Amino acid sequence: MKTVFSPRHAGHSGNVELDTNEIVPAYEKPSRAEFIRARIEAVGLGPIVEPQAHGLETARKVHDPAYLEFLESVYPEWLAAGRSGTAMPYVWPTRALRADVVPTSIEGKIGFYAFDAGATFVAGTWDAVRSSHDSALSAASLVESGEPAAFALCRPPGHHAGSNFAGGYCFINNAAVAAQWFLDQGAKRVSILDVDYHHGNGTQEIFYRRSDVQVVNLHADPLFEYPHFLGHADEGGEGAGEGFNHNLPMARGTDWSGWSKALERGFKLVSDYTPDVLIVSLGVDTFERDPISQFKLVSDDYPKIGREIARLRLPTLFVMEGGYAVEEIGINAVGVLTGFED
Ligand code: SP5
Ligand code: ZN
Repeated sequence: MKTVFSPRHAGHSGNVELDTNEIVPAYEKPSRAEFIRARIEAVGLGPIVEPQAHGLETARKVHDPAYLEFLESVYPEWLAAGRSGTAMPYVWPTRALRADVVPTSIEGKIGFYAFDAGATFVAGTWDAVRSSHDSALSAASLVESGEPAAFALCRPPGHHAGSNFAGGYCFINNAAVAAQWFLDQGAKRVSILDVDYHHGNGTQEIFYRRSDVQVVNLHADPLFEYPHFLGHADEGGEGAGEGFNHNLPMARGTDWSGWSKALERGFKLVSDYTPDVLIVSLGVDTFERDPISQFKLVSDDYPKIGREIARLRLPTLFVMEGGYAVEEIGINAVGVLTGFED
């Protein structure tokens, strides 16, 4: 299968994050994408092509246009305010605070449009975010034009980004934009199967009241794991979306025996929905040696995931999400893709 990848991801680098009790180099770093690219070449998965430039029209259908403008302007405003280094929020409009008035100061704005301190900005962030978005749409075009599958090697990832907020290393929700684009091309139903270790709270929020995109999430139980405040099994969708959101939370320490059972349940939900296209939000932070995660999948499990996904016999767009064990991220992510092609 073809991979769409932009070297412009590398401008999003040097970021820091708040980890428990200290500021550390961000786990979501450029070498992640480079290890995956190198592995694609090593196994000969197929051609790696650069994305076509796309406008933000489709993104504006799943994100608040004002939020997208904020993403573009935040770092220049941060610099104009006399700051330097990583731009990171430190205050958020939770519960009893006003979430209807956008502050004008940069520290107010950056908190207003985020749910955690995990989506940080440097000079090259917006360009990298745009290129990641373009990769998702270009790979979607390959599937639309008849390729059985394509891989969007997106960086930064997207599934924690919601209609008007960043977080969890995510800015534009690449999978959500691709889903909207498939619908705009005439698809009637799109399924998003999110196998990242973390709940895809942004994807869930974006489609929660819609029936044209089914969202199936396999993830660590939010009772113990990030993002902590969404991803419970009783979140089934609302209004027109009722019955089209499915959460399959799992316990700390889950290995292949437990995880693969959830995957089978997810497949049943997807096939019952009879989508025209499947988008896989592909995170490999379920890996046993992932530095921020607590599942126990091993490298040999990833090709099995791909083989199982292929059995759905659906046009499939893989969109890269998380995975922080950089030495093995290529083996694991590309393992899913080679398994799919077996
Ligand atoms: C796309 C994606 O996978 N985003 C994940 C964001 C997770 N951010 C918070 C993780 C907190 C983990 N704390 C573990 C501390 C280990 N030193
Ligand atoms: Zn994750």
